[in-house]
Amino acid sequence: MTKTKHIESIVELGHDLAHKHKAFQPDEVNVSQALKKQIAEDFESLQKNGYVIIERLLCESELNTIRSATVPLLEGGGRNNFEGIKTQRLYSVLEKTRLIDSLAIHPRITGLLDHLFQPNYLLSQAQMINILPGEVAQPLHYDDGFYPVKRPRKPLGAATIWAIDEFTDENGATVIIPGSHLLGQEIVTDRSQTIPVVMPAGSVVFFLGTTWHGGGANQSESTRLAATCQYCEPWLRPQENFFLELSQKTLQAIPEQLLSMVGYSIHPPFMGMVNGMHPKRTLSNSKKT
Ligand SMILES: O=C(O)CCC(=O)C(=O)O
Repeated sequence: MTKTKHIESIVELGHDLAHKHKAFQPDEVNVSQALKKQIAEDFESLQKNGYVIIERLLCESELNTIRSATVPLLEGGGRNNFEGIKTQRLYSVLEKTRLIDSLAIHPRITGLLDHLFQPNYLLSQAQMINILPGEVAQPLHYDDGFYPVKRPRKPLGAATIWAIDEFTDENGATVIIPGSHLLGQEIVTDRSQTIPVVMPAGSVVFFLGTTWHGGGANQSESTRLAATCQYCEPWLRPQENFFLELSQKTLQAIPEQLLSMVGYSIHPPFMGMVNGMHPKRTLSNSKKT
């Protein structure tokens, strides 16, 4: 006969199940003291300014590989001025290429996410954004604004924008309002406080879901390619429905940490369950446990 347990509260149940199904843990041995120090410094800037720029994480050959895999998949323009009429977006990136996986789980990024969110935080969406010459500035916004929770508040999400091309003031670098993560409910339309996130190709800007920002106007002759990943607390609904989007082939191919981030994880006690069990039990073979 199976031994049954007596549980008094939902918190106790959570602890019991979380003990059985551990959250993804980075390999502590590989997290060097130097990396911990960099993450701590980045986190301090992030808390103060609402964003942090981390320069030159990707080398030229990685950037070229990303460009050649994604640019041929980009087409048309956006459906409205928020997507950007002269902006190309590649959605469902994880189903189309494996080249963004390592960006989504880059240790400098997950180090910050570990500080911000509860274990088993989720990827909310991933896409490529290519701003074409002649594009106008995107309306200012903050990314976790679709969660109907009043500000000022703790961020419920966070975003990265990776410069696959160099970001300049002319070619549509993301613009950001430093300190705007602390604002209340006001709607910001005044662009006078924005600064362009100028950074070399291979760099990334990480910002809080509460930080006001937008895509910049592209007044140059060249395109501005970026990869972006957004993340959210494990108890919130992500923007992208990875369960309907990702094939078994993709689920088998992606790294374990990303698998957890696209929903094959549990927020204790049972958010994310399938048929009363851990969602990984639905996977075929190798990734089942
Ligand atoms: O491409 C950018 O620089 C920013 C895009 C953005 O914020 C968005 O589409 O929500």
